[in-house]
Amino acid sequence: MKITAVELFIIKMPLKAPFITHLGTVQDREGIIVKITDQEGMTGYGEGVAFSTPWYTEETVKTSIHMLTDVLIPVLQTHPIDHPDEAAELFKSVRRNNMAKAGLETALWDLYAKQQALSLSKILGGTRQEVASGVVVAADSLTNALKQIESYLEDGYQRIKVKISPEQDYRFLAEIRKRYPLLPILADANSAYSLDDLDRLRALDELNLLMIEQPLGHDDIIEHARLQKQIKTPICLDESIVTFDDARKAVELGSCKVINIKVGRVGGLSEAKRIHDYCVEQEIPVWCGGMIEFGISRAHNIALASLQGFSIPGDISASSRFWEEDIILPEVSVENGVIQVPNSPGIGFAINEKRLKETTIATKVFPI
Ligand code: OSB
Ligand code: MG
Repeated sequence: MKITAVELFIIKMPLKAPFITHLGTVQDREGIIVKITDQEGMTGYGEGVAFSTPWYTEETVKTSIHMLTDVLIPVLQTHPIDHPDEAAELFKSVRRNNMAKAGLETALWDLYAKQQALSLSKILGGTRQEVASGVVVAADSLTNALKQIESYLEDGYQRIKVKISPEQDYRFLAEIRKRYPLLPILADANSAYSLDDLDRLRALDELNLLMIEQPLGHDDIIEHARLQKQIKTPICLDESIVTFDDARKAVELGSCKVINIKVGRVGGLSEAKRIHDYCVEQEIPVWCGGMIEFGISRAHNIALASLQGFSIPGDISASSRFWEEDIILPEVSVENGVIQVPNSPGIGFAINEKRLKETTIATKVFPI
């Protein structure tokens, strides 16, 4: 791919409103922007989506910087590659650290697509011209959640996801269901339950939820299989699916009926596509998860979600869901509940250099 340099931009931006879950609150989002340049001066961009603290997965912004600086970028310095799949293969010699890997690997995909003068969607085998958009409500009270839902529905979102926990589940969801009898509602528990809560989880069956996401342990597939046998609502796995083999085992065991694919969580687009292809074969619907991300990761998600198996609206919302001003141009926008898939080369969005500059708190440059 004739790479000449990798640059990292550590950025920080406040969210418009705090994102509240039972595991904690995100108020300021830090992230890592990866820029790769080739011999011709062409550039590819990726985004490391780990959070500042290890509340969702074990990685953090700092562990990602360490892995990129001391392990992953040196792999590229010593192994010239012709295709991003080769980077994904080389990174397998490094255990886990999937968000750090994905930050670098997705930048390679953007650059590769630009070198071929094709959109990233095309390069990945995407067939959709537009992707359906869903949004996540992460509020601490019913009043605030209802206010958010009302305004998101006005914006045209097709599906609402609500964060739940034993402290805020049945009554909360029943109230939303009462107001919106036909709305596709997804409940995400982020591992707030155990099998001791079987009765609580069974009660949710009557609310006609689209699915319940990751009710049990973040690394479990055994108890989820037991639970799925006891509830009608389809289980969707998020945290438990970190590799292709995790997806295969979960499907074989019957631990879920749906999978949320997040590029960062599974280590990049190569692995995300493998999981997608397997799910299509197994008739397991998938949707694209979100990480409260900036526009670059959002753009990679749009390209991924243009693949045929992404039949359920994902957590791909407009830039304005979280940001006063995003780091891409144009910003991601949702119209009539959908996002247009760009057909210009690579991710199909330009960098808002002014915004990137004003949110950057540190940079690093690595000649290759
Ligand atoms: O569990 O899907 C999750 C955000 C941060 C960490 C984990 C999750 C989320 C979301 C998606 O729910 C938020 C978004 O729209 O980006
Ligand atoms: Mg989730």
